[in-house]
Amino acid sequence: MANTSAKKTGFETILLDIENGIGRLTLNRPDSLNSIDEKMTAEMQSALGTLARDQDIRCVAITGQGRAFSAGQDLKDIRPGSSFSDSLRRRYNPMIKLIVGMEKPVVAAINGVAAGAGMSLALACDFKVMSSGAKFIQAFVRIGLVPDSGSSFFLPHMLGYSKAFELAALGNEVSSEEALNLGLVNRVFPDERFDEETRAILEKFASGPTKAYSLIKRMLNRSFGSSLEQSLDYEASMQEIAGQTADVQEAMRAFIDKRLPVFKGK
Ligand code: T3D
Repeated sequence: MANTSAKKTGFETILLDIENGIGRLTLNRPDSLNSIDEKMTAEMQSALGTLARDQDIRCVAITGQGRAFSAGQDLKDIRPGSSFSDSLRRRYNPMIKLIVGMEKPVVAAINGVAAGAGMSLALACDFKVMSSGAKFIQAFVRIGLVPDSGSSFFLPHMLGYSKAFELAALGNEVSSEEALNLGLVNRVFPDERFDEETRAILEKFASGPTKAYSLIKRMLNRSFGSSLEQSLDYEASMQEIAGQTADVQEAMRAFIDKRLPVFKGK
């Protein structure tokens, strides 16, 4: 892959770096643990749209600046009497849908605490890597709110009802070790190796069969509302699409030549 690097400026609350097929979006309000205000949701939506459209970007990472991933909604940015429903529909829900609908892998690089909607944001990603000192908190209930930004969907699907209820209703801290044991995250790395190990994972996704990844996302998400019959049928359609890609042709040739395939994401 060509060695390319770019930094998109013009954002105040996030950083967007694009390098070697990897788009890295960093929540950048470290003084308030990357809590999410109006501006950040608008900028996130804009940046996620850019990352989705750019075909040269084959993997996206979301992470936080400083010691936190994100402490969720900025509690100092909620106007008295404002509508929570409006805030979620207008600001958070589009962000979550952009991540789930992104036709490439989205990796949450959970560098520190992820609380409330910050935890939901991490759970929406396809692959989650966590620093050993990081933790999850379903903080909503601590202030009398209910899970939002997808947590009420992701948690029971990932954990089953009982554990999902426990996390959502007690709002206790979930350590990185427990998160790994529960299957909430895919990998935990010691804090000092977190950046390097995360980079290796991003590079793997950025040099993989991008179309297959996007179809896998679609299939797994659709399976939640499907019967076996419907899933079998959908697999046949999706395999037809995957089978027509240049990456599959390359992998077949590579197998015969006894070499590793070079995927171009086409
Ligand atoms: O309208 C809508 O859309 C509603 C949507 C709601 C979705 C939600 O996300 S609701 C849940 C919101 N999040 C929380 O309730 C978490 C609040 N934060 C905490 O409980 C703690 O900060 C943490 C457990 C995450 C970390 O604790 P700790 O001790 O490591 O740090 P700290 O000292 O509490 O925080 C450091 C600073 O960040 C501090 O500022 P200061 O005093 O140094 O000026 C603190 O106020 C600020 N901060 C942390 N979280 C938030 C925040 N500021 C605004 N909003 C926050 N969520």
